Amino acid sequence: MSEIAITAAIVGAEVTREQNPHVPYSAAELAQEAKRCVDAGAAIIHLHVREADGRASQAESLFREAIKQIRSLCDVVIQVSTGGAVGMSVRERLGGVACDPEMATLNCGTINFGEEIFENSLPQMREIAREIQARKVVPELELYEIGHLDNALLLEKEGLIAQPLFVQWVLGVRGAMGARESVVRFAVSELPKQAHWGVAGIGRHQLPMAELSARLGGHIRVGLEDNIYLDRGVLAEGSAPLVERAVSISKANGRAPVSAARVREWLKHA
Ligand code: KMH
Ligand code: ZN
Repeated sequence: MSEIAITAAIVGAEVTREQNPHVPYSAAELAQEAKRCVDAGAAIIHLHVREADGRASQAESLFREAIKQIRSLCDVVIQVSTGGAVGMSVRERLGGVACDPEMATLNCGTINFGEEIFENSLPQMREIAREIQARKVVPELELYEIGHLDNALLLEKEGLIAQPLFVQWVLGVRGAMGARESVVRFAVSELPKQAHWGVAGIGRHQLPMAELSARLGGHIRVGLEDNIYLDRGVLAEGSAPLVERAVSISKANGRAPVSAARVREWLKHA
């Protein structure tokens, strides 16, 4: 069986408790949900934080507390978001990078994001990449369009990120690249040979994209940030049931989910 890493995106910046009552907000809730996901088979937690009332935040103090509590409950690779929520400044978005995570996202281009615009100009990308590099954190490249790979390769040429790349194809955002097998096959064919890659399918595309990624040799990201349903019309009771599904999908495709320790070995080469 070949190895596969399962990432749990447990909260995000957009999903609310009105949409799914199992969305964790506080540090204690994030830590409990992270542990459930790790027990189910996740190796990486993709982390956002929230104010007590659920508002999206990128505050360093909230990240610090959430990371402390997650680490006290389970062994997992922490990947902080630098995307935050649409409209946040780059400075604000960097709150989590200061909290000693192992990974941080680097969004590699501007897209339409539903009815809004998620801004990631090259100067903004460089500023985020510089901070990630200065903190010796490994970037996880979030690519929503095929040209975002060219942006990432430009940053690599400029010495702001290093090979092997850790790539997340984020597919099915309304306004960006669609979640289709033909898209994934093409996108993956364009990657440098040694890149680690996975697919995060948005909404109803999450589990089909997980299956496709497992089948084609990629990693998997699931969780409430991207999708609130376990089955059509059935809300997921947190992200852990989605991780359980990702584990079954992986095994059915001859893939063995790895631990955080194994992901850390891969990160050493980045
Ligand atoms: N909330 C989205 C606008 C990331 O975590 O880096 C961006 C996002 C990506 O979630
Ligand atoms: Zn995110």
